[in-house]
Amino acid sequence: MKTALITGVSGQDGSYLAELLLDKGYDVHGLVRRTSVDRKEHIEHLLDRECFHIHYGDMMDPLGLVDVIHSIEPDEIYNLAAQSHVAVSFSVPEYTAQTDALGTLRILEAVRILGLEKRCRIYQASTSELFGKVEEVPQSERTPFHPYSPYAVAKQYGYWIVREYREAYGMFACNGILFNHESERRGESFVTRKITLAAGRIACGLQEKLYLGNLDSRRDWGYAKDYVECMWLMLQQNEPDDFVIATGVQHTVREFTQLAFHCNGIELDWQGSGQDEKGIDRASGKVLVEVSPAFYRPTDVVDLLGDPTKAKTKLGWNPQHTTYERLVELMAVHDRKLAERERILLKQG
Ligand code: NAP
Ligand code: G4F
Repeated sequence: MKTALITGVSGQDGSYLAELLLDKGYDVHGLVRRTSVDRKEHIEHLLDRECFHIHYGDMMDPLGLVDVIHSIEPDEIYNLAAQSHVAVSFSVPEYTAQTDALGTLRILEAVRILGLEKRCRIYQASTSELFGKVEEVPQSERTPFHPYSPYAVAKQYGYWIVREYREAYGMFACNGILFNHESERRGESFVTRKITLAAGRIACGLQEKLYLGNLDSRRDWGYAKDYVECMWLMLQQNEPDDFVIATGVQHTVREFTQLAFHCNGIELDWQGSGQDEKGIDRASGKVLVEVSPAFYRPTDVVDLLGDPTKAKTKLGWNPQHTTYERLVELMAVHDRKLAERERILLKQG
């Protein structure tokens, strides 16, 4: 039985990866932060499983990380813990660097200091945000980086320190350069989930309007459940390597919004441009979507489209497993149910 440690196990990807590894027969250990309000809803259903174990720890606490890794001696570490919100990284740049950049170094150093560098394989959650102010479209493993937020700069350190430890100490450490991936478990302030939650609530009469930032921003959105499989595949290769994981299909925030509302029976017409653009309900003429500069970023990444050829060829991965249309539908249906439940609870007082 293989043993894996997942940092960030309570997050979107961590919870799906834990399910995948448990299904494969792994002994799975997850690192969680202690919080005053319990935030384990994505892994609640795993807590009773015999092969699933929780350890308290924080990416800011190197000794704690050494202690956890020492007690587990994992075969594989998936380093997913991060301050993962790009917009928030402008508000807490130093914390983001501590967690996302130095946190990665702390994992690598813990493995090295404990003498596990020849047996423990490491996956690092790198990101398409590294391409930032993009220098070419689509982006592949050969595209130069141009990070465009404190988050992306911190992740760039993570990317390079992984490569450095691979070359300096012969560690099996890989970067997964993952493009945006979403799901019913996506954090509520990321744009896709914000949209599907709002579309469901508006359709149920629980919310008047949705306020968004840059509607023209383009993303290559995939399904998180498909993407965690690539993390595992990367660590099963003969040699460590870095991979772009993407669908190769791109849509704007406006198109995502249109489809999410369509899934709720609402057809939107768009009028105006820039800050004055509005999404109007064709049936009632009501303005349901407006632009608020509060959601603009000091620097915004606007043209992400990945080229997954290497992952398709070397990992044998199918990037179109869950299509964009199916992804939006999955999220919209899930969040419509949440809104309907909320409406019933409100009626019951
Ligand atoms: P997520 O839902 O925000 O999960 C992040 C996880 O990290 C949470 O479990 C969080 O714990 C934990 N965490 C945050 N700060 C920590 C700290 N100081 N110490 C310990 N744990 C900490 O993110 P995700 O979407 O699953 O993404 C997983 C990883 O992939 C992240 O590194 C992200 O940057 C990267 N990534 C994501 C995407 C994407 O589109 N989803 C694309 C490329 C790369 P709490 O629950 O306590 O906050
Ligand atoms: O959903 P987002 O916040 O995701 P973003 O910034 O692309 O970051 C996510 O994907 C990265 C991979 O590329 C990960 F590394 C990262 O951890 C995270 O998971 O924003 C997507 C786009 C942006 O251009 C943003 O400006 O949507 C635009 N947007 C427009 N209105 C909005 C909004 N973003 C948010 N969060 N909220 C809005 O109201």
